[in-house]
Amino acid sequence: MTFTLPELPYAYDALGPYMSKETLEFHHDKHHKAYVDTGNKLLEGTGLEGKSVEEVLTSAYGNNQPLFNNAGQHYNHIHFWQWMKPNGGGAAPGALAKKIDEDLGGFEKFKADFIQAGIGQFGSGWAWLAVKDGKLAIMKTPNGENPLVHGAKPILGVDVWEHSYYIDYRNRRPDYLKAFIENLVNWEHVEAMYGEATK
Ligand code: MN3
Repeated sequence: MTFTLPELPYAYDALGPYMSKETLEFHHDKHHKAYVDTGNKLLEGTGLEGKSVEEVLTSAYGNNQPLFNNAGQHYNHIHFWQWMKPNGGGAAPGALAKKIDEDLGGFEKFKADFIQAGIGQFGSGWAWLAVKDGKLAIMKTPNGENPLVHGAKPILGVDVWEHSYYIDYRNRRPDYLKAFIENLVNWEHVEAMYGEATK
């Protein structure tokens, strides 16, 4: 088993009222588990067994689409759970806040542009804050893609597949994105990934 499903880092009901127990049960226990199980099956015989999820997804990109889709989604969801916490949101921590001011025109503009990236991703996908060429950038990607296959390192991402918000928000993706950025983001994990991406 190359891929294993991580436990949620909080209780299933810990993110209410912004993300419900029912959403987390389906999203983690069904959707993420399916990426892990399918990814492990697709890994058999590829020579990539035992590699890190980052190595698997970058190797599979462009030459094994089914494996890429599942490995990409496994990576994305490992971090998605950690990018949220109860009583999250608020301001970005010091060094990162300064970089957001420098590269993205201030924290309020960053939040608006990040939300807009999520709204503007047609169909399923993700919106991102990433480090590219030493600068912060807002990105969006379809399906299971992420910034790693576009020469960038993700430090925050939000899942805009309907399975991430439809139970709680129905078609109101903008309301989900606003709740994510204002009330759920775990800035400590963002800061840790920023540190890794820039060291
Ligand atoms: Mn998802």
